[in-house]
Amino acid sequence: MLIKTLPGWALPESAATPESLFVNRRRLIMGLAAGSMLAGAAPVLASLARAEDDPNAGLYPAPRNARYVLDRELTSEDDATTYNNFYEFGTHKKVWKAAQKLPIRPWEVVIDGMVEKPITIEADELIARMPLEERLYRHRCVEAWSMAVPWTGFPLSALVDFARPLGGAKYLTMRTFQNPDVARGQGQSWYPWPYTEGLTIAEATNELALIVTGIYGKPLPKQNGAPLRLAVPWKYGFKSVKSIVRFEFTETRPSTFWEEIAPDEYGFWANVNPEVTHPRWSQATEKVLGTGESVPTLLFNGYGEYVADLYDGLADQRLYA
Ligand SMILES: Nc1nc2c(c(=O)[nH]1)N[C@H]1C(S)=C(S)[C@@H](COP(=O)(O)O)O[C@H]1N2
Ligand SMILES: [Mo]
Repeated sequence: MLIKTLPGWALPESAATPESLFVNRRRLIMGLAAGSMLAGAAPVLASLARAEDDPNAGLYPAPRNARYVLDRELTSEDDATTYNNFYEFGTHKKVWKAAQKLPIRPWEVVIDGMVEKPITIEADELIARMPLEERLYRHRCVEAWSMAVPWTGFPLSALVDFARPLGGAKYLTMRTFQNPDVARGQGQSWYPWPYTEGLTIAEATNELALIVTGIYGKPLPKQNGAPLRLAVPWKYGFKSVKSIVRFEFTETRPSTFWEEIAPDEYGFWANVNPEVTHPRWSQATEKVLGTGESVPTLLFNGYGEYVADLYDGLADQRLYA
């Protein structure tokens, strides 16, 4: 029935331009959003998805949101995509080649826990339903290096709305895939895989919290966390979990990857603060990726006007490490 209303779908892929395929797919998805017939249509989408083809490629570059401005030059695309932290593929910075082994289609995303109705959705479908925009954000790694990049993505708050969490939900837990066959780092069993991160619901619905799907006006490369990763620029970079497969709403605070490894060094809140030293190094300055320049680190990485009030009344918490 859906196919009858969308004759373009009957074309073999070879007869359709990528653009028309995309438009048709998007139209179908729009229709589904109205009719909420997601479950029934999933096999249709799956049968059209050719391995590693990006049906959303036409969404890039997305319009830039001028609200988020930088105080510094953008990092070069080459630097941001070849100097990475992604422990699943190794504990060094040159993981970009190893990360190409990660299969990202199909990519099922589970949204569950304290929600009205748990759902499983293909990442490509989820992305097509969300409002994509480009934002220039700073990124401050806890290791005291930083970059500034044009992410493409959608507000995490849009996903929270889509998920319809129950009133009792207090935290959103996000987890990375688990696939030690391709992610050789996951063979190191002393790490608490899968990489897990969490935010309070107030943090997750703050306007800055972004689910990233692209960078430099293109779909996100695997080494940067394709197909979906978080960007919470007021927190140390390790909070920005990559290659997410599950969003779980919970009443209790999750135990996060780095907190489990070294709770004295990497806590749950991990808000950037130049005055709170890491047990092993100062956080007062940061080295800018690419130029190597050392610049002062800012409280909340410069995003205090957006987020400082999230922490009112939480002075008893270890908010900055
Ligand atoms: N799954 C997963 N997510 C992760 C990491 C990781 O090792 N695994 N590293 C984190 C750290 S420490 C940083 S600084 C950023 C790095 O993101 P980038 O490589 O896109 O710059 O990803 C974060 N997200
Ligand atoms: Mo980091």
